[in-house]
Amino acid sequence: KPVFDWTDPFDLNGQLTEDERLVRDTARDYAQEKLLPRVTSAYLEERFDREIMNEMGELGLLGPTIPAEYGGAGLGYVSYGLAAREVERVDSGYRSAMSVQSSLVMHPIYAYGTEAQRQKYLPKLATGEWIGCFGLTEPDAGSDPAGMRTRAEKIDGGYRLNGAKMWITNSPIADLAVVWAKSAAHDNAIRGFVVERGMKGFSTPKIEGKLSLRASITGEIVLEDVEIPEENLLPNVSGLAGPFGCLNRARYGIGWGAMGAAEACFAQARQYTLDRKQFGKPLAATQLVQKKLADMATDIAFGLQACLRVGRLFEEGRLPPETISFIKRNNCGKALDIARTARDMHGGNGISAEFHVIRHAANLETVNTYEGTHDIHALILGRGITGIQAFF
Ligand code: TGC
Ligand code: FAD
Repeated sequence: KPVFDWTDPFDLNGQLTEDERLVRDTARDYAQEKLLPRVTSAYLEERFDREIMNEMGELGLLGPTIPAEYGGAGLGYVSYGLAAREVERVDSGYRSAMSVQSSLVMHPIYAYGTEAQRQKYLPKLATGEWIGCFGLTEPDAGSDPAGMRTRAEKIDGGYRLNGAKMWITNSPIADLAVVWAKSAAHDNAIRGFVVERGMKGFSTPKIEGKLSLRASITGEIVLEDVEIPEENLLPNVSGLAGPFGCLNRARYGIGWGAMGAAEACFAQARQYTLDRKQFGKPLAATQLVQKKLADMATDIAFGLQACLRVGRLFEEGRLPPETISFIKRNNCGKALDIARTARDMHGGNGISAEFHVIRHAANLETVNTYEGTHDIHALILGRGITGIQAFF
């Protein structure tokens, strides 16, 4: 008789290849053995440990889908998603570091860059020797990046950049930034530029006092008459399709990652309510608690199955961006609900860092917001369903 496995009710494991299981197990071992022991102090001290990038690089977690000739691991998108899930099972901030480097920095250089740019940047980004960041959001242009003010003006031999980017993951420690700006020399189209640390007028102040994603470092990008050479323009893309091509990949990984955080909260709540007794019996022996656990397990099982299907479509080249919005939106929203419920099920202990659930809940507030808010993805889906855009 088939046996029910509450950790994998739809047999996700059985739908993976041998290689994908290996990637998942490698990422899980690393995350549990190396990331979990340091996350609480990093979170409390609002600290990102720089060496995590080197460790991830060593395991092939940076740019996993980039071909091996540029230092990547040449893996498929399901493997990438499985790794994101394992890293975010520990902390969304660590998955952020991995997805920004992979999808938002290495991908645009690989997909839109010259051969010289690929050779110069990708191998060092793949090992974590260099850290990159992605500057799209501005103080006055978040959900509507078309409203950006950052400008590139043509000068002899290159461009002069002016503007400011806000809420940029890893910017204070980045060696380079992929910056999106409106370029006067290209009919004001949005173009991508690689800005390197040390270029005059480029600074990246840290944003202090975050109460979410505290184990990730976030900052601004300030561009004051930064002169960059012609060879730092990403030549092979123009318009918002450039940054959105990167966001498609990062949003896909977040769909998986959010489920990892949700699984951590679910497992923690299950164990806690089995162990904790009130009114003479385990909390898990009450109908209300069992319903909560059943709802969590359902949302996780459905969410993971959807991720796998979306990943296969990605690998087959049959994935429309709207379909990514399903998993980015629903999985982040469900993960946030699960984390908040798990926190509640822990009673007073739920607010302690020791039990992890409030950290996940606070992190997921950011995950539900960045890469397109929950409502922005509803509008993307609404447009796909009706053919009518309702953003303005
Ligand atoms: P719209 O008219 O829809 O499109 C403009 C051009 O872009 C193309 N396009 C896409 N291309 C590829 N993939 C997609 N997903 C695409 N979506 C649109 C489109 O075909 C068009 O191309 P063309 O050649 O015709 O010009 O543009 P819009 O201005 O109406 O967009 C509306 C909206 C709301 C969908 C969009 O702006 C949006 O998604 N807003 C959310 C912004 C966002 O997600 N920002 C993320 C910032 S990065 C970040 O948060 C990193 S967090 C990192 C971490 O720590 O993990
Ligand atoms: P707004 O766009 O001002 O939205 C505020 C509210 O209004 C939201 O609820 C939104 O859903 C709603 N809203 C907006 N427009 C509409 C509409 N038309 N209809 C109905 N409701 C609407 N960006 C980067 O470029 N790179 C990064 O590395 C990066 N990292 C980040 C890290 C962190 C920790 C955080 C918090 C953010 C990061 N972001 C990054 C920025 C992130 O992508 C934006 O915060 C996000 O896109 C939302 O933009 P906003 O904050 O300007 O909010």
